[in-house]
Amino acid sequence: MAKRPQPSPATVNTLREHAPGSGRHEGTVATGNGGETHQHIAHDSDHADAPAHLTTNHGVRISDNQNSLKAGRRGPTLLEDFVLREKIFHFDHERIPERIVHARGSGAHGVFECTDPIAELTSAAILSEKGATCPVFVRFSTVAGGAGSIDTPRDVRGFAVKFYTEQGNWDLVGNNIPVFFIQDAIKFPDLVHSVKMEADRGYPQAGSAHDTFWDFIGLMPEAMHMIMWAMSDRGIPRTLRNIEGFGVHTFRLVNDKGQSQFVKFHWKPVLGLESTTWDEAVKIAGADPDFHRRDLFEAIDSGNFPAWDLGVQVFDEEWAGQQPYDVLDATKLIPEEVLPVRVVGRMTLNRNVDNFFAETEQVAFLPTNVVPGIDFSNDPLLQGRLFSYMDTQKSRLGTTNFHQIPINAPKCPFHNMQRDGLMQTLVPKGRANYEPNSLAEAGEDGGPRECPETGFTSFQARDDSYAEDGKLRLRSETFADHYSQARLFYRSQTENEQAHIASALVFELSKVTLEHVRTRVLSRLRNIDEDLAKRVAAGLATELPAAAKPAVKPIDMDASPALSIQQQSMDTMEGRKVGLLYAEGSDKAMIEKLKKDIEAKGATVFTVAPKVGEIRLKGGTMKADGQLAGSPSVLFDAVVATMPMDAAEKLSKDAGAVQWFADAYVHCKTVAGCPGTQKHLFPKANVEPGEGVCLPEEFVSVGTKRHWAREPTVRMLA
Ligand code: HDE
Repeated sequence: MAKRPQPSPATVNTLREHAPGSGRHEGTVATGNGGETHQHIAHDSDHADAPAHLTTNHGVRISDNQNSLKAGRRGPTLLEDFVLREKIFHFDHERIPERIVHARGSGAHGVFECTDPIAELTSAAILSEKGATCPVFVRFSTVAGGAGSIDTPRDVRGFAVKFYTEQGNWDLVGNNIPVFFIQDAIKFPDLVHSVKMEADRGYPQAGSAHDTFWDFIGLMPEAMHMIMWAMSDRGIPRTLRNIEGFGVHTFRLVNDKGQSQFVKFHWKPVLGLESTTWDEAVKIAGADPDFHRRDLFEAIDSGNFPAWDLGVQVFDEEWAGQQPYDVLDATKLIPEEVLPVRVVGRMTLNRNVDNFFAETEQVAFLPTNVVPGIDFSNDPLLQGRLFSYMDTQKSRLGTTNFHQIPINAPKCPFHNMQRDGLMQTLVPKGRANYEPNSLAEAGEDGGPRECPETGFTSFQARDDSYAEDGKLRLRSETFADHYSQARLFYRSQTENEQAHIASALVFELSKVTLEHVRTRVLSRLRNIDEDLAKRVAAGLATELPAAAKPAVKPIDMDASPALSIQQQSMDTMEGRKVGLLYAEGSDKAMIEKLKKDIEAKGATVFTVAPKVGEIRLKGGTMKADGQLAGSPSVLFDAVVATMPMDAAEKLSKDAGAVQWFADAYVHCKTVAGCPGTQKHLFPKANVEPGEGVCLPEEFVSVGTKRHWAREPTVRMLA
């Protein structure tokens, strides 16, 4: 057999190609480009300005990170290659179980500041003093999809906040919808099984439009209120910066005299609420599956820190007893018009994570994390959550010591007699691992002691029902009204929002293949609103079945405009993103002026051109932020285009350019175009003159709000 030509040993390490910026020197063996790891291991470089040396996890310097150790030039790899084995071994175990729900999430650090103290209501220090601050970590999430799924499915968004207070961690683990699908924790596994991928086929991913979900929902009338929210535009938010957050359950505030009031927590986005249209959400999923994560990251990265006001609705038991629903029932909300929200503080997210896994993935929220001054109610859904979260962290993070992971550890001192366990990283000193002890009498450290004065004490809630009833498995009859608030929500929406709900129901039910499942859901809709039921039935081209028999006759509550996004919409450009399309020959000065004017209103501008590199314009050259095909208009809140006649004519032959305008128009966005685009692109894109269609010079005065009145002219809604 012919022998292969053998490189001389001296050339072995110079055969590799080195890309520019690889951090490696041509012709030398690897020195590594290390840098500090998240464990903050000190640089061990010989030169202050050189990168740290690459080492094994045990600190031994690595000479070659490109080649494994072989028996001979072309021989097998040796088992003794501990460098290779350690690297592959660690890699093999990089993944941990994803969250059973809320697997897909995005996190950020920030600060909370108390602006209107409520010391008379709670002894929680963070809410008792004007100007009191604490660091926070927030994780937003979708619920149904896996960790790698898209950001914009129709779904509930998790809104979990960890306050690192001086009295310990307080976790407010909420959602962007103030009510829940079920009333009792015992139904949660069934709910989640039904919405996740179907058990036999493993699809659909991150979507509720399938048989098993609607089968479960149809059989659970208590879900009807939350279904109205999920089918509304709340289920398809524009950005995470534009969602509200809710603690959902009724909690308790307890003051330093031991007096307690009930409370509901609210987060109000300073930038206001914004949603997408369904068609837009679907297209965003294709254009940028990380749309929400990227938006949050880029906003914080560029110093546009998103902020939310924390509000409370406070009430006592007597008031609660007078309401036409039970405040312990998580399928009910308290309309803001009935009990106003009092803003007590502001949270600002001002720092991105340094490492996604270490922080966003490993953060562990626990509704049981409360501080003195905050306590639980008897809401049976909340009571079940108090067990679940601690338990799930053990399964996800593998150890009872998950509280020692930096993102989870309190920032105030913590000490107790809990010891050992998998991955113990603390090194407690001394013998005092039990209490009481008298080791101090012998001059030893006796360890920490309980503190009746400042320690957490449970509010002594009196509930006579146990004495009367004893143990029983039942649902209180005060939880029996499943339709009044679903009706309240639907009737509080604008006509356009109602059409979105009806259309979403038609879409979702059209994906249901079991006829009886659709029929059952329709029979429930009749108890919410007859017109809604008729529209959905018409949209499905199906007969309207008899109404389901409600356990309690629904009542008509006063409409609550606060439940509608469109009625609260803020006409602001603050925090919005504008797509600015130009082409060869565009006027550079005009582009720059537009950019300046738009940015002066607090929006950001993303420039788009047919080619991303430097192209020739009138008055100079310019590089675009994105190429047209990779930057569809669904990524922007509004669009503006400026280019010469001939460039517009040329672009009008490109389907992507035509679609850019067509989508922006049917998604009811402001579409501003120069005479060239108006002449050549608008007609092809079916962009008609009217509200929200203007010249670039008029763009700033028209703004970035949606023009919903346009929608019935461009889409057949149910
Ligand atoms: Fe959760 N939920 N949940 N949930 N939940 C989890 O905990 C659970 C509920 C919420 O970003 C899990 O750490 C039960 C309501 C958010 O890390 C798990 C019940 C609300 C997050 C769990 C509920 C929420 C979770 C999965 C019914 C709004 C993401 C991973 C009794 C108030 C937190 C984890 C993050 C996560 C259980 C219902 C919000 C399995 C049993 C209601 C925002 O423990």
